[in-house]
Amino acid sequence: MTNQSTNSTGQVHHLRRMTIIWVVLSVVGDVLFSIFVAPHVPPGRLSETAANNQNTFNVLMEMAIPVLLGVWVYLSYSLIVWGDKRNASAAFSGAAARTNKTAQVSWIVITSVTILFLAAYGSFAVITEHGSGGGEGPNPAWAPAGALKAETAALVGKATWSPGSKNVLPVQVIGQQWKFTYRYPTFGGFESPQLIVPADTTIAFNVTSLDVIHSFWAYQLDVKADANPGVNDVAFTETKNPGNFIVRCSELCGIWHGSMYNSGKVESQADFENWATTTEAANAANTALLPAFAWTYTPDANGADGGYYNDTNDPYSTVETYGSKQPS
Ligand SMILES: [Cu+2]
Repeated sequence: MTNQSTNSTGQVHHLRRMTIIWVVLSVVGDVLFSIFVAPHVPPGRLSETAANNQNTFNVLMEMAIPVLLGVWVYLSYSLIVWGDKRNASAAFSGAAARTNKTAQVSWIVITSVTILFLAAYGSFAVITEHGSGGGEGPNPAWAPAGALKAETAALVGKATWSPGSKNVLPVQVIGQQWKFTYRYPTFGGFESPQLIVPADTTIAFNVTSLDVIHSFWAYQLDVKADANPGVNDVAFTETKNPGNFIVRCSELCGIWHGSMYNSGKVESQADFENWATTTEAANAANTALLPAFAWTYTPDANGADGGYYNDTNDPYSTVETYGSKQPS
């Protein structure tokens, strides 16, 4: 009881001191984090979605650092100021925070505001123009300007892209056990084991599968979309500067799932156009044997199985000429 009366004036003083220590440490912590750590936080800044993701991680960390320090400051302050040094085994006899209105109200208000802010921030980050780089299904709720037009045109071989055109570039990602291949409808629909995309361009990844469920994960581009058979899962991103990225399958898809990865490249617009037109010409004979460009393929029905299935009893074997000529 005597403690209570002396503390009733002292509490405000302690709270103020703790708050000052906490604010100073938090500012120092956040500044150090933003200088030394934030620029290196994955997945980097190779694309607009990657940069957004890095920003989101950094915002979360800059909110979390003061929370962590708040706990540490309160704990350390209590131990140092209120620890009974004469009798180490005695219970701590600090000011009661339990009935302190200021402490209680600020705790509830601060945590509520923090959580609500992060919820609003997270929702906004997902709804921004290019979304969060996640697969948004066949009919994305939020698509970049011009995306729908490019996608429609791609299906009939009418989509165009050239350096400086600012057009959306549709790229198809085809997953199958156990590799990814890529078709470029804007360049005659050729198929490549290499994923190369131009810098400063909005890419519409159209992700599908020929067999089981895979997941296309272009890590440094911060694009991740499930590859489901019979489904065209669309994910957008806007590339920034040239650079390399890794593609991994991120859905357990069978025994060689772990080796289902390759590397991709963001190249300058001129280099990309050069690669695409050269490959289109070099692959022309093979491209003619591929199933017509479509958003999804049905193995064993439109020849998208690479001849993997037994053709003998296959009613569709005449069209099953994916990748190589059918023996007659
Ligand atoms: Cu897979």
